Amino acid sequence: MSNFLNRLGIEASNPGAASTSGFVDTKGREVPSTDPTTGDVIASVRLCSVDDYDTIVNEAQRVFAEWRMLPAPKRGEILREVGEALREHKTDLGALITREVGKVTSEGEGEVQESVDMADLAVGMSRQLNGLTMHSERASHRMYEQWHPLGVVGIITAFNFPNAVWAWNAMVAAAAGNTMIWKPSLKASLTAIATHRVCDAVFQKHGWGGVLNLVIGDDADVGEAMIRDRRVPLISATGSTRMGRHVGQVVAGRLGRCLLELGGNNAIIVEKSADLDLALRGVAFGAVGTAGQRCTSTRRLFLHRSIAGEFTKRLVAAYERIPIGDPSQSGILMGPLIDEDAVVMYEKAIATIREQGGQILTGGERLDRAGSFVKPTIVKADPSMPICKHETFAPILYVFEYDELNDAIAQQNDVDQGLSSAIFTDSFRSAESFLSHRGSDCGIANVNIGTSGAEIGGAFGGEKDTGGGREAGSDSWKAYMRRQTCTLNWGTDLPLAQGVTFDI
Ligand code: UN1
Repeated sequence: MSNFLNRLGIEASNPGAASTSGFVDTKGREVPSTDPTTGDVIASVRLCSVDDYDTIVNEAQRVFAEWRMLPAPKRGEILREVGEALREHKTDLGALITREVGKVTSEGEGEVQESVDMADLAVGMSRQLNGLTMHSERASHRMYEQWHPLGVVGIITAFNFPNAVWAWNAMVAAAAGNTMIWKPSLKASLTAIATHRVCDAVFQKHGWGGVLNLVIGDDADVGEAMIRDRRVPLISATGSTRMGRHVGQVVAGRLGRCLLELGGNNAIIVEKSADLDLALRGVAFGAVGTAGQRCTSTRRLFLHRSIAGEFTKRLVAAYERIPIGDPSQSGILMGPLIDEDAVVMYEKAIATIREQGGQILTGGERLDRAGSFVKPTIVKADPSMPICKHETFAPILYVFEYDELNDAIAQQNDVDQGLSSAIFTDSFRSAESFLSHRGSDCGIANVNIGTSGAEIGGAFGGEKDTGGGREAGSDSWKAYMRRQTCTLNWGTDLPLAQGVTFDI
């Protein structure tokens, strides 16, 4: 049994780790969590039932009534300690992410660092949940806005960022005075349990058990119960566009709030003026990093015709040198896909690419070894090929050639998704054009940086089928609070706005 599993309190046996926030003893069905590098079961998790969910949401509501009254900077103090706890467990949590979802060590640890950064940011935020003051048109009146917490926030996360995406939401939601219920992907339930335990221990120490809650359950029962639940005013969901469309419709149906962070189909444009060494590294990390399983992964590459041949040749050579294997080993840059289903999806996409006339320049098949490994793939393609408009959650990169920057930008935008985008150029004019109102239509637009690896200080999210939500930094905290406009009359008269008179 691995030491890091012990230290995180996960029993690598079957039945293994129990789920939930510690006050519900679940009796549900056991679901194994599998190591994608070997195919071995790491541990099993007992699923929560809808009744368990119900108990937890009641408790989260009860604790909310108290938690919201703790001054925000005091809530921030607890989050500062949560950041410390995450720092302390960074290596172990990173190792668990590597084991459970197959990220290479530096990316597993990098993800935990992203959560640490979120905790730090939320500490500062807890002193900056500021509203505006306005000038009233009425004498002796004062007008201002203030922000209140919402209540119990529902957080749905995907397998690919099993620690950080929760932290994006949880740190901000907690600073804002909400309690929350986290429903993680069943493909990464052990990371969720360990992350929850590390952070919840800090809350428990301060007498605030029940602010953070975890429910591990099936989408069909627990997931549906949560999105339909009027006791949960905000659902923040990360995952596929298909899932998000369903969540969005159900939550809108009860006039609840949604924060959606869904699929991407991110592109990089490489101009002829670009620093091609820089571009090569940016493209390789964007397309191959996390085995192409980030929502920000680079899936399309637009190369200026004058550099396309040479750049593609170098990229293919770089792909063929990428060390693929056990992601816990140093030097490895690409681990496995999350599971066998993902390999099947990759293989289906490769077959479709061939049918639609794409030319596979490298990759295109699974690796001949145990585990869910595939080869990173480059496809010479035409933007009109329907598959290029779809997000395949795998390391498949479509390469196109262009002559005019405006055409490349138009083609980049001509997909349903709108998450991340980038241009590599040394031309000031091209960079500004890419960033202008007629430039990239994505939520993230980078110059001389790839599409993935965003810092938490900015607002993260995208447009169109990506769902429109913004998480993490900037003023994203506003999504977790409700705005109240307050007008106070300190005079002796009762003037009405807009000059209306009503004398009795
Ligand atoms: C995701 O894939 O859902 O910008 C999140 C990035 C990371 C977050 C990705 N900071 O690639």
